[in-house]
Amino acid sequence: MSAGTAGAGTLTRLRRLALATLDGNWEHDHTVPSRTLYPHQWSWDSAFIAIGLAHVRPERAWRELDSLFRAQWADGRVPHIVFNPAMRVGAYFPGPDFWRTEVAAAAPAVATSGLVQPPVHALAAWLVHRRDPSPAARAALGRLYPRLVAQQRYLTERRDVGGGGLAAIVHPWESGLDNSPAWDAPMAAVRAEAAVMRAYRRHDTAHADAAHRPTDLDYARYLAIVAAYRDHGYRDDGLAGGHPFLVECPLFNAALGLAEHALARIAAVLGADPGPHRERAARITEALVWRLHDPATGTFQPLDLRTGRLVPARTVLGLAPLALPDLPARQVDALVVEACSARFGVTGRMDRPLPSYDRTAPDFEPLRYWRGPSWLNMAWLVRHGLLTHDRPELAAGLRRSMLDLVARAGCHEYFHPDTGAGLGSPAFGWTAALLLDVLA
Ligand code: 9WN
Repeated sequence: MSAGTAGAGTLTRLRRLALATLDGNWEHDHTVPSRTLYPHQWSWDSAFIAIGLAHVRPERAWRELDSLFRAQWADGRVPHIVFNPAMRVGAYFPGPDFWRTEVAAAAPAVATSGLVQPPVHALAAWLVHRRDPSPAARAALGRLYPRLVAQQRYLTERRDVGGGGLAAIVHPWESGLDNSPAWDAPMAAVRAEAAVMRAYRRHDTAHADAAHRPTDLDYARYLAIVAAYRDHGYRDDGLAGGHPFLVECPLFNAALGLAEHALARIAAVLGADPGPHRERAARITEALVWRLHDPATGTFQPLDLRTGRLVPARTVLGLAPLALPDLPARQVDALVVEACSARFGVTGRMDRPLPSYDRTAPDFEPLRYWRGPSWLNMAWLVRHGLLTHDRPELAAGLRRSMLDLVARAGCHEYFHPDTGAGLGSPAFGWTAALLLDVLA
C-alpha cells in the first residue's frame, strides 16, 4: 500500500517525523535547511518552512519570516543567506569573508550574502495567515507587508535589466536550482577554471557525495560571478554592460507574479489598496508570456539576456508559471501537457516522482542535485498550479507521490527520480515543512 492511500497510522508517523525534523533544525529564530550542509538561514527555504510551521508552530512561522526580513538590505533585497554568527567559521562555503557585503552601502549590519532567491515569501506570509488569522498574526502580517513591498520594488525596478517587465537573476544560486541544465548554456560563457577551487575548501563535499553535487568547474564559475557582482559593489546599475550571468528565469518570475497576487490579498486584510498589486501581477504574467513563452514547444524557457536567446533545456523551472492564477488558458493547457508528458510524468497515479529535468534528455543525471533528482518544493509548486487551474486528479497524484517519497526514505533533501531513494541531507527543512502542508 502506498502512503498516499495509507491509513491514519502512517499519516501520524509522517506528521511526527516532519515535526521532529523541523524541531531538530530550529535555531533560536529560524530553521536551518540542514544541520550539516546548510547551517545558516536561507531565503526561500524559510518561506517554504514557514508554510509548514503554520500547521504546527504558527508562532515560529512568523518568527521565521521576521528573522529573515530583519536582514533585508536598505535597497529592499532579501539576501539568500543570513549567516548565523554563532556558527563556526568555515561551517559553510562561501562564508562572510568571501561575500564581504560591507562593500555595499545598502548591506545590513549582520553578515549576509549579496544575492537573492525566488520571492516566494509573500505567498508564504499569505498562507501562514490563512492558517492562523489570530490578532497576533494580523500584527505580524502588518509588520511584514511593507518589507514584502520593498522586496518587490527592488526586484521589479532594479532587477529589470532586460527592460521588459521581468526580474533578471545575476547568479544561478538566485534561481534556487543551482546546477540545473537550464544554466549550462549561460554558464558556458563564464570564464573560470576548475583548478581555481584548489585555493578553497568546499564544505558541501565533506557532507554529501561529490558525484551528487555541482562540479568544481561549476563552483569556480559560481565564485567568479559573485566576485564580479561584489567588485561592482553589489549594485544593479550597469549590469547589462558586462555582468557574466544575466537570465530571466520562469520560476523566479512566476514567484514574482505570485507575490503580487498574495500582496493584493494581504493588502485587503490590512485595509490597504489591493489594486496596484493586481495591476502589477497582471503585467508580470503578460511579460512572462511575451518574453519567456516558446510558442514552438508551448513551454516557458529562461531567457539569456547576454545572447537574447531562450535556453532550450526543458527543466522543471518551466512548469512554475502554472501556479499563476491569471495565466491564459492556452498556456495553462500547454503546461499541463508538458507536465504529463514522458519528460515529467505527472499522472493521477504516479509510479515515479516528478524529476527536476526532462527524464528523456540524454544528459539526465538521476543522482546529481538539480539535474534529475526529485525535490519536494518543485512538486509542491506544480501541485499548487494544478489546484489553481482545477486539475484535482493530477494534483492528487503529485500529493500521493510526495507522501510516498517521505514514507519510504524520510525527510531527505532530494530523491532518486526512479527508485525514490533518499539523497543529500537526510533531515531537510522544506521537505518536512511541505509534507506537513500537503498532509493538512
Ligand atoms: C547555495 C539551502 C539551499 C537551497 C537551494 C539549493 C542549495 C546552496 C548550496 O541549498 O543551494 O545557495 O550550497 O548548494 O540549491 O535551492 O535554498 O537549502
